[in-house]
Amino acid sequence: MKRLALSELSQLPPDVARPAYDPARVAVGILHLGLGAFHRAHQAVYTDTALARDLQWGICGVSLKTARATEALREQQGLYTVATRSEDGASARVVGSVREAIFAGENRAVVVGRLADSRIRVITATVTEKGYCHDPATGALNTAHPDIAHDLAHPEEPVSAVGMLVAGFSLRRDAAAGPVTFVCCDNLPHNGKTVAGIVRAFADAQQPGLSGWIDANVAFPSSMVDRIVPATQPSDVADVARMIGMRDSAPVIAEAFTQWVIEDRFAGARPFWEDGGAQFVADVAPFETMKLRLLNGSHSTLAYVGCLLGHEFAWQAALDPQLALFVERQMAEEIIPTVATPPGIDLRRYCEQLMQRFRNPALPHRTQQIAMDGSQKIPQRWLATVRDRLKAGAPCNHLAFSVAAWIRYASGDKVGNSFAIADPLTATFAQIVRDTRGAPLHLADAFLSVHQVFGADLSASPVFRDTVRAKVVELFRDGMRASLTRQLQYA
Ligand code: CS2
Repeated sequence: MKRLALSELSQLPPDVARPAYDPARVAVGILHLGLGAFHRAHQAVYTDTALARDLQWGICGVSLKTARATEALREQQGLYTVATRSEDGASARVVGSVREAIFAGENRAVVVGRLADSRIRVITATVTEKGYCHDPATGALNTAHPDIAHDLAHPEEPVSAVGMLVAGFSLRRDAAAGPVTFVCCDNLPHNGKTVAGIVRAFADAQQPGLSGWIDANVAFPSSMVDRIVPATQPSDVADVARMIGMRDSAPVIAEAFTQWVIEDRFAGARPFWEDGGAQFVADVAPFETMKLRLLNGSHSTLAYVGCLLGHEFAWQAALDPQLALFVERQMAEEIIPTVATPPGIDLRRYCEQLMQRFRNPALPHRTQQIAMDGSQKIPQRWLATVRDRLKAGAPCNHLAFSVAAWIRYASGDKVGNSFAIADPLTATFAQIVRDTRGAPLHLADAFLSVHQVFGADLSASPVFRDTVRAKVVELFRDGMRASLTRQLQYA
């Protein structure tokens, strides 16, 4: 079977969409950090549509962790397939916007050089929550993080995304390469503002004076990104080959739904992402709060509770009648009251649509995948809502149940970690289990005292603490099914 290549585009079956421009004529104007499946199924697709109007916005994609995607993409001249799957069927689109692929590993200086290239006017990033090396409870740069400590000591050899950005900005200033816009595409609260603070803190620690240049020359608009994109499986590769009649080693699988809301605050020109359906708005905050709390918050609940009930995939968890009812009630009773309605959105309809999206059986999205890195996710997904509820004197019983499920999950079983917990704080969790010998009440207390997650305020909140503690004890004693049944009896 032939391999996907520029010269083969005309040979694709007629029902496979392809670039509406000549990829060979595209100039690179965007540098993207984190060339994973999400970027390729989201921003790169909007860019693919935008290129039909303006050829200056090709993407130079940088992989930070592994060379796998960059190698595959290079062998296919940057082309890859996005297969969209729903209950009703599948469709495929070959995307041509990724014009260069670099693995940062041996090419750190090259990446820093590209960040300072005047032709790059927009930088985007999907490096996951933990990729910003910050304290998830406060959003501040974690200077004790080993990668940050390394990069502060070796500015010319950065390993972290933040170190790379600051090295790039420093060079950009020296080269007088002009202003640039950084668009964060990760699920962080106020992501533009948060990353600006992290970058500034790093710059101040390393090169006093640089942050003045950054303030004057780098715009950090916030953005809300949404599309469910599970990790690609070997069976997906075979599936896509059948759909496009060619071999593609870098396909991505996604749901049909996609949304991108971007704060309209750029330092200069930008791609016509609106041609792909992106919305440019003055204030992203209401969209972002809605998405983080309702979508991602419910996703994490489905992941931890679902995993403890033995569900392998998110769609199975969302089809579990008790768990579905719990997630719906949590949204309606505890989350929606804390969310301002964004323009043009009906929140009830949004939640119904979420449940439908979660139930898409054509997407093999593992509960374990969503459960990863909980310490970095739950502060913005649940705990910000908990804070609002406590401030209003309102109950947060359902959210406390989710937190208890996370604690139960993150403690593994009593013998070891049966769930193969992937989290930057895994060692802390294992230490807690050892220190408390798995005694539920002590264990709950120790988890609730992890300030990076709960912040000093929630750690010290008696109402929140007591509710979570009781539920952790119950979970250890009765198991998830019985506890969930009891949870649903709360009026
Ligand atoms: C998920 C997200 O893995 C996770 O934590 O909740 O990746 C989610 O699928 C996306 O944010 C949807 O836009």
